[in-house]
Order: sequence, then C-alpha cells, then structure tokens
Amino acid sequence: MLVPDIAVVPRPASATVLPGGPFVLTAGTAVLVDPQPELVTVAVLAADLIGRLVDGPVEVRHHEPGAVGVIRLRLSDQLPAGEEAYRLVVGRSGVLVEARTPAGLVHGIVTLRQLAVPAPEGALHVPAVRVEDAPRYAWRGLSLDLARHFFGLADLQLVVGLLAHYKLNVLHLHLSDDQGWRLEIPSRPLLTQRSSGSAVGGGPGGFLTAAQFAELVAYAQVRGITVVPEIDVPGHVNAALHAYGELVPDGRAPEPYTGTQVGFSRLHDAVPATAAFLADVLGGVASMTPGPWVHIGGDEALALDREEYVALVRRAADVVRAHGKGVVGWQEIAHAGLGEDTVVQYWDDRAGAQADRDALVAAARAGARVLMSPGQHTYLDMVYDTATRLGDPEGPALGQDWAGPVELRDAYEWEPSTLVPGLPPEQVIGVEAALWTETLATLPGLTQMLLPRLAAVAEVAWTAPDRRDWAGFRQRVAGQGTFWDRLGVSWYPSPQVDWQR
Ligand code: TNX
Repeated sequence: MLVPDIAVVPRPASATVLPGGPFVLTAGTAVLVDPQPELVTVAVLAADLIGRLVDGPVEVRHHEPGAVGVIRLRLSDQLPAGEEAYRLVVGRSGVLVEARTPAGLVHGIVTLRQLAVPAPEGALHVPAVRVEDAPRYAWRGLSLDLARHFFGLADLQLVVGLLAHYKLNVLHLHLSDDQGWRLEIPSRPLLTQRSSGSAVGGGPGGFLTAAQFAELVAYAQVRGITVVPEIDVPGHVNAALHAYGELVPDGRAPEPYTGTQVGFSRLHDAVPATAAFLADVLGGVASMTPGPWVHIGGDEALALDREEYVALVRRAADVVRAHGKGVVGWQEIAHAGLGEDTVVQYWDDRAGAQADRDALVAAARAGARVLMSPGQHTYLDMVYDTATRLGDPEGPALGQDWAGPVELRDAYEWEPSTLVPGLPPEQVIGVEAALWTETLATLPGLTQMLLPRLAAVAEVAWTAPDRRDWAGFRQRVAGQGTFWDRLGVSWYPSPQVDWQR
C-alpha cells in the first residue's frame, strides 16, 4: 500500500501515519509541561506559536495525569542519540512531544505546526502520526550580511522565526565590511559613531546596539538557534579604517565606501594599532556572545600577500581562542593552518578556487571541520534564473549571478559530503545558506530571495541522503506558500513547484 508522505519540511527521519485521529486543535487546547524550569520558555513559545495558528490564547498548565485534548511536552532520555532528537505522537485524544533538550522540543512543536491543516468551523486538524526525528548535521545555518544593507532587530526576529520553522540552528551575522559597521563595540565607540551610517548605494545604514544584540541572541536561543557573529578581517575593513585612521600606515582614514567592489581594503600587520584593534573588537564580540563560535571572516583579502594574510588571521584567531571561543572563517583561512578547533566555511566552488580547495582538504585532514556554503547551491543572493527580474520595476534588480542562477532545485539537489573531492566526509560539520545584501535593501526583497530556497537548504542539512529526493520535496514544499502568505512575507513562486493556493 502506498502511504501518503506527511508534508513536513525538512523531511523527518521517520514518520508513520497512525489509524484514527485526527487531533482537533482549538483555542481551548492547552500546553502541558512538567514543572521544570528549563521547560518554561519552550512551553510559552509553544503556546504562542499554537495560539497564533488557532487565533486565540493557548494556556500553559502543569502536568495533569490523564488529561485529554492537550499537547504535552516532556524531556526524556529514551530517544535516539543526539541533542536535537524528538518524538511526536499525535492521536485523537492528545499530542505528546518528547525530546532530550528544549531545542529538541522546539523541533517537535514546529513539526506539529506544519502538520496542522484547516478544518471546518475555524478548527485545525492534525493527522494521527508518529514522527521520530533527528538531524543529519549539527550545524544548519544562515549567514546574513548586515553590512552592505542594514536590517534591524524586528526584521532579524522574523528571520529567526523562519530559521526555527525549518529547524535551522545557526544565525551567522556578517556585521562588518567595507560599506558599514553594524554592531556597537563598547570599547571602540567610533566604529558605530563614524561608520554605521553608510551602506551600498548611499542607503541609511544602521547598527545593533549591544543591548539589541543581546536581545536577538536571547530570542534566537529560546528557538534553539545559536548566533555566530562575524567581524570580517583582515580584508573587507574600509568601515573600520574610516573610523580609526590609526589602522592605516599614513594615518589618513579613507572615505566611506558605498560601492560593491571587494578585496581592496586591508589591515596592516606592521601597524602598531592593529593588534589592539583585533584584541578589542574580537575580544568584545566574544564576550557579548554566549555561543561557542566567533567568525573572523578572512575572505577575499586580495590586497595582502599570503605571508601577511596568514599572520593577521593567526592574530585574530588567537584573540578568539583566548576568549574561549572556537574560530570560524571563510575558506581562505585554510591557508593559515589553524588546526583542530576551527571551522572552515567553503564558499567559492568555481574552478579558479582550486588552491583554496586543496588547502581546505589539507586542513580537514589535519582535523578542521568544514561548513558547506557552496555558491552554486546555497548563495541565496544569486538570481533564481536569468529571465526573471525580481524587485521594484523602477529600482535595481534583486540578485547577483557570479555563482550562476540558483533555482530551487539547485539549492536542493546536491550532496555536502561528496561535493569537494578528497574531503573526509566525517569532517563536514554542516551546511549554511548565505544571503549577501549588495542588491537587497528591503525586507520583502530579502524574504523573496530566502523563500522558498531556505527550505531546500534546510532539508539538505537536516535530512539523511536516502530520505531526500527532488520529486518528494517539490510536493511537500508546495504547501509552504500558504504559510508564508499567512505570515505576510513575500516569497518567490518558483515555477519548479505547483504551489497550493
Ligand atoms: C563573495 S562569499 C563574498 C562577499 C560578497 C558575495 C556576493 C564571500 C566570503 N565573499 O563579500 O558579498 O560574494 O555574492
């Protein structure tokens, strides 16, 4: 018998449709939890998410033995290995979500939310199912460029909600570049005072205060998401040089830069102010970050020779490590031989980047972990196709094309473990989509590039390869459009999918 697949994205490790059911979800449905302090935030989150589905407040109550018609959340160690594993059992009389950690419970709640379908009289029906699920990769992220154009706290919270909905667990923020500085560093106030008001094309810019950053980190953490801040050095530093002219050999600060060229700006290892700058900035960012990682950039430092590049990357890495954090950097840092506790992020999959690929393989063989962000599959700032023009008809078109058009199927159909020949597959820590914002200045523009492709990358990161296929994905993702519509976010109706309307 052909069992219909449940329409969950990313596809769970196992899902069985049960006889009987469905569970009827209404504003009268309560969330029930054991009285453990670590369950309070996840219970409130669950009640909020379900309350928004049913259009009314949902109560949180403590465990009542024998209660029916409730959603029960429980921590349990009787689950498959892995911090993020969860089990979801739905029947007519109730829902049980179990996980080892609050983050696992969030995944179960998200699956429940995706399974709910509108039923007569405003109710929602959840089919009777048993889902046992756990991710393939530990690192499933989105890298978002706040430097070329700035997006503030409310926009970032919306993005965090989308990440959680597709079980992604890392938000990597690109917080500095030639065009602007986007995070307040208390020990270096001129960075934001002088260099936050610029952006590509002369836009207004902006920055996150330290308090807003802390609020975002907490908002993400409740949803099981770690924020990884990136300060891009030793290239991509015009905004820093503009704020602190002492970083330039002749002491003359450059003008703000609002174009989109890359690779022209640089730190100088021999300039005395450089070491203090790296210590203050990366040390400051590390101490503002509860998560285990700080990203030091390291890409496209085209104005530096290899020796000075390596010296500066090692300096930056030393600061991050001295603050007890692991180092993440773009693929070029593989040339610096940083060793085991490093994550190297692969991005440039063009033929010309073979030297980087060789260094990446060598670094991985020496114990570094590799994060997969290949441009041709995960760069969501690429156009979907060359014929479609997205964006305001009066304004500039959205998207770049240096890595090729990236249609939904391109974002979906690739295999992280075999993409780079010679790379030991067990060194791949995960997958991260990237959204650069040279051409993206508004939230609708941003979400049109993210959706639907973010869902495809999320499935590559979460679902085991033997559970993935394009034909199944295009059917399961077809229902997501109505969810984005309900949220009121813009998305691109890729012609590769027969969207449910
Ligand atoms: C390359 S990807 C860059 C970014 C650009 C992006 C545009 C990477 C590490 N560097 O500086 O924004 O291309 O697609």
